[in-house]
Amino acid sequence: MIMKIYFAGSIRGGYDDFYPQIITLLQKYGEVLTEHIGDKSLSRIGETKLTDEEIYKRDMQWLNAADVIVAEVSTPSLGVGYEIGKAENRKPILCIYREQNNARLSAMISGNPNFVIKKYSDLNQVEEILEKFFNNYASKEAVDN
Ligand code: 6K6
Repeated sequence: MIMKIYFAGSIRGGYDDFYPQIITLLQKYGEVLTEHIGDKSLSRIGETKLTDEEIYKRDMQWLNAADVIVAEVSTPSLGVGYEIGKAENRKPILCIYREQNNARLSAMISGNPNFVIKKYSDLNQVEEILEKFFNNYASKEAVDN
């Protein structure tokens, strides 16, 4: 079965130019349900033809359907914080972040033992982080099943 990956990244909290590349790296491991987050033109303004109610409903369905959550948490975002809070204790959650302008990650994320938190400074590091995380996930799955 193809793994379903929910990629969460700040949109209205502030868009990050790395998302499209991160999504491409994630697609090596499964289907990225939220691949539209990599669509720069839409993400800049955070708008589509969907209403906010429709976005919320669709994203919650995807979050429930996902096998794993990968959240880019460099830019503080209410939406991303809400999503990983909802998935906590239900799904494996990897949070990746880049330290920018000495801004420190919220203690509610960095201090949470239920999240795997990894710092990166370039995409090569993201690639390594994902490889380790998904290898580990795959070996756990084999034991559980
Ligand atoms: C489509 C493409 C880019 O933006 C859109 C329209 N808006 C949203 N579409 C899909 N998911 C969204 C949208 N706005 C927020 N979200 C969800 O909340 C995503 O799953 C993100 O992980 C998260 C971002 O929250 P904010 O508070 O930074 O907007």
